[in-house]
Amino acid sequence: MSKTTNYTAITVAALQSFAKKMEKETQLKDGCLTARIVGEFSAGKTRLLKELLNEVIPADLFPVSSIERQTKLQLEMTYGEQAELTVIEREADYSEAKVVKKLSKFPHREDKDCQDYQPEKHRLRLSVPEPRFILPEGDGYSEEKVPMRLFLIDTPGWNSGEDDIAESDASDIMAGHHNLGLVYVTDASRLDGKTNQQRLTDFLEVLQEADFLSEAHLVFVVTHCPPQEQVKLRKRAESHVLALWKELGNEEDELTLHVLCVDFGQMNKEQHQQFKQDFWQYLLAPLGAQKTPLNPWVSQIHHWPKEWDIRPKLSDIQTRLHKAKQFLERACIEQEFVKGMNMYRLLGLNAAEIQKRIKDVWLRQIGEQSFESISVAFKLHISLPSEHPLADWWNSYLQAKLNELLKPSQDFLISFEKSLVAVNPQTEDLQKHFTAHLALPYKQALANFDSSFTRLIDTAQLLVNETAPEKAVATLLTLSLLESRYTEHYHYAQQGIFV
Ligand SMILES: Nc1nc2c(ncn2[C@@H]2O[C@H](COP(=O)(O)OP(=O)(O)OP(=O)(O)O)[C@@H](O)[C@H]2O)c(=O)[nH]1
Ligand SMILES: [Mg+2]
Repeated sequence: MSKTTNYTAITVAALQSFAKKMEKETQLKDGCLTARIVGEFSAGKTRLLKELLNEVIPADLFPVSSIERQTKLQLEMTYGEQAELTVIEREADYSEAKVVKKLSKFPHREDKDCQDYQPEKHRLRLSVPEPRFILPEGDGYSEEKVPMRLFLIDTPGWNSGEDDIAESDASDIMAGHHNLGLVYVTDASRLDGKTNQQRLTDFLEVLQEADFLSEAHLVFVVTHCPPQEQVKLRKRAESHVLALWKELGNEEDELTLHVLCVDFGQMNKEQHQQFKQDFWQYLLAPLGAQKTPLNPWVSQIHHWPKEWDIRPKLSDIQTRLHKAKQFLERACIEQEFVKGMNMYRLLGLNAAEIQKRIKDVWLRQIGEQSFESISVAFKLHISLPSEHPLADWWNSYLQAKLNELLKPSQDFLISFEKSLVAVNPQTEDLQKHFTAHLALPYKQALANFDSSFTRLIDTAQLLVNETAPEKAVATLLTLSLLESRYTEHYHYAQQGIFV
């Protein structure tokens, strides 16, 4: 069984190396900008998060919304490549988070494990692949303008009896150190209740003192709100909040208020989508016309220096391969390696003169000045900077395949030079002489151009007009993996072996 280079394994390893480098570059920092979700117990704070992020949170990692009092520790939602739940030690929004434990299941508040953690010191952190949690230009607080994580924080509900945190001064957890906005959640049936009124006033007092990105910003969510009452309740909630806000001595225009009335139990798909869209739009409004947050890999690829774009290089490769193939095609015309030449036309010349004549005729036939220039065309080396995340893929797949493709062409050129120096006045039939030495290497050189790899290079030219560079990279990597797998399969299938 003849062996072939295991390009599938090589390509997979190169893709892993690419992923690792991309990962390293996209280590996001924690920003200190937050949006806390506050309200009475069982108001629907946790359910709100679940409705917003249902597509990216694995069921095990999320608290079960129930009528029991659920939330004990603050739960920070933020961005992560993959969903991950951890217990972290973090006293304030500006303190560094220390990971205490990674969890495979959301802890129940009665779990023994859970009892060891203190609400003032520990938080749960659930990272999910939701790009809205990335602040492309930083948190607006620190000087740095690098992408940072935004936090949406689910807080324990008030009145939840046994919790020290819920019963402590509410201002400790109601507002963050630096707020994008605050989200207040209330059950429609409790909107006018006395306790809620007091809590809401306490909350607005905290809100008026809190530090915001621009001005005070509140997203007010009324849950358990029957669809037919939503318009009415929306107005009532709005005037209710504004009246209390003014009672505290504030002006109406000092608060940006958005009210959303929902019943999470009675939403169809469209209403759900609309709710999500409205909520995010309201919450993120203070960030202004920031670019839509992109997946960090995508954003990184968009920021690659111009010379890192591999597409012009692929065009260059195609042009140069085309030229190399043209040389090869001209190297033998109508089955004659030196078209129209025979010993009769070389009569009277010595060996050196014969060889020089043949060489000149052959170079003219090919359209080149020297063997060296042909040799250069057959040794295609296009480099990529070593710090480029695709460098390993480029060297171990693309460049290696190019070398493999052109090796028989180089061998053919060497064979030609060797067979040329063997010609002398005693050579009987010049064409037979060349055919005997060159037919096989020529056939091999030419056959190599008819390969899945050259098809890949041709197909890659379609990516030149692709406006999203990340799509071009992803397509190319996928094609390379398919091509590797195909080459291997084809190689073994030819020998009757199926892998
Ligand atoms: N039908 C309906 N059920 C809701 C709605 N909002 C919340 N719920 C349910 O009400 C219960 C309490 O909701 P949670 O989201 O756990 O309440 P919470 O505010 O996080 O409560 P704590 O964590 O105890 O402070 C859960 O069973 C939710 O599924 C709603 O709009 N409609
Ligand atoms: Mg909760």
